[in-house]
Amino acid sequence: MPRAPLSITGRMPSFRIICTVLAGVFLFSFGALLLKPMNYGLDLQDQPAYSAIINLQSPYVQGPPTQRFRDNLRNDTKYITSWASAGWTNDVITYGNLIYLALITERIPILPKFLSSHIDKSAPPFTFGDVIDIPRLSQAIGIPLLQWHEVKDSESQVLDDLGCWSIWETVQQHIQNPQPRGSPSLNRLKLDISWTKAPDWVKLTAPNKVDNHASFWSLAALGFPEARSNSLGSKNYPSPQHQVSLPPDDHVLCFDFLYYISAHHTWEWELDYSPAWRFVGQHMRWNATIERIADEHARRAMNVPKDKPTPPYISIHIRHGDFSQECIDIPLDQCFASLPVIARRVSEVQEELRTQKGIEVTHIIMTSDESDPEWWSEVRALGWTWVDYVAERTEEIYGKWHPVFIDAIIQSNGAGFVGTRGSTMSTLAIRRVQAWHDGPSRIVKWGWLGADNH
Ligand SMILES: Nc1nc2c(ncn2[C@@H]2O[C@H](COP(=O)(O)OP(=O)(O)OP(=O)(O)O)[C@@H](O)[C@H]2O)c(=O)[nH]1
Ligand SMILES: *[C@@H]1O[C@H](CO)[C@@H](O)[C@H](O)[C@H]1NC(C)=O
Ligand SMILES: *[C@@H]1O[C@H](CO)[C@@H](O)[C@H](O)[C@H]1NC(C)=O
Repeated sequence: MPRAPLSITGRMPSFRIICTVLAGVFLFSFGALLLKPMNYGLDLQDQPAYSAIINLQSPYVQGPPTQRFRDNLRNDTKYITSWASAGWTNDVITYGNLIYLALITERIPILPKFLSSHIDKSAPPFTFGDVIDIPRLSQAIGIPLLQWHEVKDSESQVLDDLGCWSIWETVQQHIQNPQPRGSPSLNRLKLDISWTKAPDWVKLTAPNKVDNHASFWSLAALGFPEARSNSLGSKNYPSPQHQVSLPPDDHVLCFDFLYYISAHHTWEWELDYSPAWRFVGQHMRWNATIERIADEHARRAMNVPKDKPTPPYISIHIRHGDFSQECIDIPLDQCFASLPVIARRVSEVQEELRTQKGIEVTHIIMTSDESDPEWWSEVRALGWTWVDYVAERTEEIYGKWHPVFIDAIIQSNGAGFVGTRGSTMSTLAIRRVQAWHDGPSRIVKWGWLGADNH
């Protein structure tokens, strides 16, 4: 008998039951914790109370992580996965696209960790669920989610073979000798991939248009038998290590790179109808632990007394850093928007909050990758504040990832927001402030003197 595809309606009740069971186990463990002598407290070595939670496996794997990922997959469940390695926000978008593709193919996504390539390569990968609230996301979108470390033992040295589709080679036809796109995740997960070039029709835009986007539904089609079997004749690469040629896996549908994916238009996360944002991205709320840490940082930046609630603030994101590469032949102080130009947009957001929502917002928090202390002292002169990560010793206490997470969370929790054109970090902040707080925003243009004049 053919394997029955996972139906959403068939899956929902069992998922609800699992949540109930989870809640029950949690309450039970919490009760057990309370019954423990006080001096044990929440000591991390105090394992027994937690063991019930730790041992609770997702019902969508066979059991605890295994040496070979395949040994842990269920034979009645279909999965989907991909990898990433760009700036962190780009990777959030990539994983959002992966989860949306999981929704429309009725598969369970397996999410890798975030890699620190743009922060500090020495920082260890960061678990998706430690920054995004997976149970909340899962409940909001109605499908379970798995993380790679739940499937395959992170310490495993077994090299697994896997056949996957390469989109990158297909959409990059305008360059010479396009190749499948690798990711450092593959090495970490010990995966030896045999790539098959995705068919030309996955490209979103016209064949002769120089653009990297593929379309959601063309990729989804490859997750169903007809389009899949019609496309198996494409160019195939044997896996680099074992040298095995494999067709694209149907149990774990996989693609090399899902950043440049849209339904209808390129760069869709910037557009109001973006399905990946609407059906997935907006439900990717912050893990409560990290959100609390961000709130504490924001409160200290604003000097809020302990007994007062966090006041509404306007968040700003000014992206400098490597964006200077866009400033050919134009001096940086003319290419990047000046602080008075930014202040004009901040006033507009303040005005909109005043007239449309009746809130007077005086706290302004700047986030930026700018490192010039002179620039920051001009920020201070405007009466704005920011989180001083050095004084806070944030990296020492929490690790190198936290400043970027905390900045993103602070941006997202503004009553209003002002961002930088062309930065995905700003794009996501605009979306979040709008969806989560109904907050107004402005985007500052740059690239030449007067670029934002309008
Ligand atoms: N802490 C902190 N880091 C930032 C800030 N702005 C940029 N960065 C760093 O620069 C990276 C920029 O990459 P993305 O997050 O993908 O966002 P982006 O602005 O679209 O940049 P590109 O991907 O390079 O085009 C971030 O992930 C951070 O590591 C900021 O305001 N605060
Ligand atoms: C699927 O897995 C179950 C339990 O792991 C096993 O009993 C069953 O025989 C398997 N079915 C097939 C078709 O392999
Ligand atoms: C949030 O992150 C912490 C680690 O900081 C983790 O222990 C916790 O399980 C995460 N919460 C959820 C709901 O996954």
